[in-house]
Amino acid sequence: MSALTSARSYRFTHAITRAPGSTITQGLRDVDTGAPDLDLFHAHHAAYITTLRATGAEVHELPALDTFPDGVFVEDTALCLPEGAVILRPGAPSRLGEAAAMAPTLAQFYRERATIERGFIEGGDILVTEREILAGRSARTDAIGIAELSRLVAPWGHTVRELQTPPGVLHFKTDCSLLDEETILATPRLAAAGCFADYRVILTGDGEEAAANSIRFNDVVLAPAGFPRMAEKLAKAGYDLREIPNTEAAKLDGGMSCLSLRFTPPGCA
Ligand code: CIR
Repeated sequence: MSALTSARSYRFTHAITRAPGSTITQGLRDVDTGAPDLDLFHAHHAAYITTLRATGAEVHELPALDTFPDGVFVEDTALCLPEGAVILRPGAPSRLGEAAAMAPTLAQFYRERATIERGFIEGGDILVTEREILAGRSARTDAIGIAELSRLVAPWGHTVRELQTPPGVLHFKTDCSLLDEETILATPRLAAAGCFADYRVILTGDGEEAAANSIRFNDVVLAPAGFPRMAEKLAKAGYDLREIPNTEAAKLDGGMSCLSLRFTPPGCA
């Protein structure tokens, strides 16, 4: 299959990011492991953006939005597909307004836009592969939100498969990433649910579950630094890995995917 597809699920011309703001210390987190250091967060964020740009992508950097402590995690606000963009509806009450704040930026790139008006759904619960869209129900994403997404993307030719994010896991993609047309990087706890039966799966090792939130972006895989066994496994499998320091975002349960919206605007393919 790989040779026949255009790899629209991981080849992108553009990305959108938002700078971390001074209120980041109030960001949501499951377990408090200390406040993120804003200067260090900025340094890590800059390394992330530099890596995206080095693949040839245009990165549209938005200014910090102090009204939203979690605003740096732009992935949760929208789903960008080749045909159009869907403005999502974050299930965390403090994050609901982030989606509307992203809408004008998406309007610069997409004529076709749709908005989730019912239920809740965050981008971290959505994994787009070459052949389908996987959406995990979670504490942030409900069945109504997934049904709405399904309805909105059907005219663009996309099928949504509803799954369950493991209990206690923030987002579906906290535990998995797309590596290529056929391959998913996943934690054993998510893979055990059987949702990737039609894919090749590379499993994270014990204690390295946090490495599952990586992203394939053009020719490289951006992975959080500090997971040497995972890095070795991916390198051996032939992926061009770029390790990005992520200690500060990790304090807020954030990883590689949540820091950007990745897309190719219609007409740029
Ligand atoms: C939150 O709890 O919403 C943020 N602190 C982290 C969001 C991470 N988002 C993502 O992985 N897509």
